[in-house]
Amino acid sequence: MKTSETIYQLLIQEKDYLSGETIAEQLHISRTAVWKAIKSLQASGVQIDSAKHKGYRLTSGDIIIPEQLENNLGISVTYQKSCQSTQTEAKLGIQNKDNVPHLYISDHQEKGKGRYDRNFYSPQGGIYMSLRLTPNVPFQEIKPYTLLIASATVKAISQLTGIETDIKWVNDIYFNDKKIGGILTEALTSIETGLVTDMIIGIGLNFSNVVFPKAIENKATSLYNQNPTITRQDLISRIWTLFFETPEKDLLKVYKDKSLVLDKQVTFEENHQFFKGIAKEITDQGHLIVKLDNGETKKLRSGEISLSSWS
Ligand code: BT5
Repeated sequence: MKTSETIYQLLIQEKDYLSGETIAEQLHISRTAVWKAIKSLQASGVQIDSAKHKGYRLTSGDIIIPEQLENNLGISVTYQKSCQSTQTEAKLGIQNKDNVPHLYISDHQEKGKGRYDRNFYSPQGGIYMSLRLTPNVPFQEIKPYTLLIASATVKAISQLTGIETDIKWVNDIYFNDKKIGGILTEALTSIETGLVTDMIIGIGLNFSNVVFPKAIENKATSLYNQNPTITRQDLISRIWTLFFETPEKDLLKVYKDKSLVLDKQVTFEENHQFFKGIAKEITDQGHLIVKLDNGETKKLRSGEISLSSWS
């Protein structure tokens, strides 16, 4: 671990000031090395108050420590301060023959991707990450990864913060009726074998104090609008632990329990036609069963349709 990461860990455990001398002694380094590490943490966005004769105190902000996540999760983790998109990083990982499962994390994305080529606004203050798996099974046997990660996320937030969030079919996480996160799951198939070789499961979460552009400021929010009580590292670790360790049927239950659309009136557009009905069921494959006003039942597939409204 880098010196700055070790110092960050000391500071985050300490409510009061820690003197430069104490830190230097504990880590067997010089006070100048402590000072340099503090500067580097500050440059990464961690707010550290320094007071004469008292030392340093962490006031807000956090950092991602990939090595620690690797230890907690038992998978490979790549972290970058900034990138175009962690989905793209995960795809590059295929060419680079990166280990799998592999989690790619970034503090900021230049070109965050949503579904259907939409943008996902990804400034500092968010969590942006993509997990690459290599299932090698036919498409019909692919697990409903979007549902599983949505549930793991909602459950992790609840366990760590007590905040209850909801899921809007199929891939959106909501908090107080505003979107705080979205999921993009992409599959790569081999033409020769017809098998899904790679799954890239991307999730973006507005963690703290994100300032949104005008176009989405009324429909987007962050998990925290003041100092967070947990770190992004805590949340990332809990989300993937739940994703890997919770039985699929339990996560599907969470998905249904937390659904914003079940038993609600929904509208959607298909082949330029407008439909209205009641969302009756979410299947284990992630399809939404809607009973239309004319009595007909429709099965909506997540890859093809977005709901226009639900109330
Ligand atoms: C999503 O698409 O919500 C999927 C977002 C997936 C983002 C992750 S971040 C890690 C990985 N790397 C990537 O490049 N992508 C994944 P969709 O359901 O299509 O929603 C996109 C719509 O959400 C936009 O058209 C906006 O209306 C809205 N939106 C954009 N940025 C947002 C944000 N930060 N918070 C809330 N809403 C946002």
